[in-house]
Amino acid sequence: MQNALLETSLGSLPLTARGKVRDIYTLSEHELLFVASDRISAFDHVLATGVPDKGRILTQLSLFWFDFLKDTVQNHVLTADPAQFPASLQPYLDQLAGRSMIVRRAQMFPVECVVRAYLSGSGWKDYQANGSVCGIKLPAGLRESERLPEPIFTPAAKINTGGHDENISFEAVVSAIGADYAQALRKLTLDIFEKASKHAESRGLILADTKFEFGLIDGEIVLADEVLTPDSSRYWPADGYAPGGPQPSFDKQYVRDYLESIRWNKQAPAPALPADVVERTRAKYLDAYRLITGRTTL
Ligand code: Q0Z
Repeated sequence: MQNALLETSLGSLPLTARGKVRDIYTLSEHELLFVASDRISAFDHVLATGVPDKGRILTQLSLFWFDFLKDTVQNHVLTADPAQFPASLQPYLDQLAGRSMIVRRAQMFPVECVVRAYLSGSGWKDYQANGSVCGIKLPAGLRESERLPEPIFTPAAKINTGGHDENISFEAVVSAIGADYAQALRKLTLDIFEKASKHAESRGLILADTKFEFGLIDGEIVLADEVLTPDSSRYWPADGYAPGGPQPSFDKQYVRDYLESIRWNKQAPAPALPADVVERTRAKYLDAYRLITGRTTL
């Protein structure tokens, strides 16, 4: 097994955005290099230890979903084939191969397009406080993790510095980007979620919720960023699903259990993970990849 790649170093290539686990470099006016590291976050912190192959697994999952959804929505991917990367990147292919893609620069909408089919996370919190999620009234008496009558569009506003995204109403989306784009993003979000969740269900996985990011390229709406990865989605094993409380995370449960067991106070610095937790977590990411793609090798 390879070591985990925690930080890319690509010489003088300008780093344009560093997320908790992903890095974006600028290649040219119209092209970006999107890299998934092996970093892993839990309880809003990036841990000191990475998970080998996580970046490759999530990149291949995103590519699977972009292809799966391509008849419904265009996407930002230009290539993930290292042989097609420009000469300037060839010295770095050992870091980049399998975990990176060249994407078209989009004008991103300032909205996280979240869709929920089950009541969990901030959706559950919003429902407990207000009986609604993002202003969408829901039936009384729903339990945590319960399936909703139908998937709902629950947008969020991006909050730059570390903080959690803030749930917003559809009207707030209209105010931010206009009614036409707001309606188009809501419809695309629900349409691709329906397609993806049916596929996930056929593989024994519940897709409880996910977050899409869209942008404009040449005036057309495209699906960008990462898509339907365990980092941007809640996947639950259908086997053992039991509403009335939180569901175990498909991918990060061993990590969370370990961090609870050492009673980490969830303040920086985040701890390292023991090798067995890393290995079991890596196996869960591989399981998700195999289940969703039907492929046995990365
Ligand atoms: C995505 C993000 C990440 C930090 C910008 N095709 C695109 N064109 C323009 N901008 C973006 C994309 Cl994907 C874009 N993000 C989210 C990703 C690290 C922030 F890897 N920010």
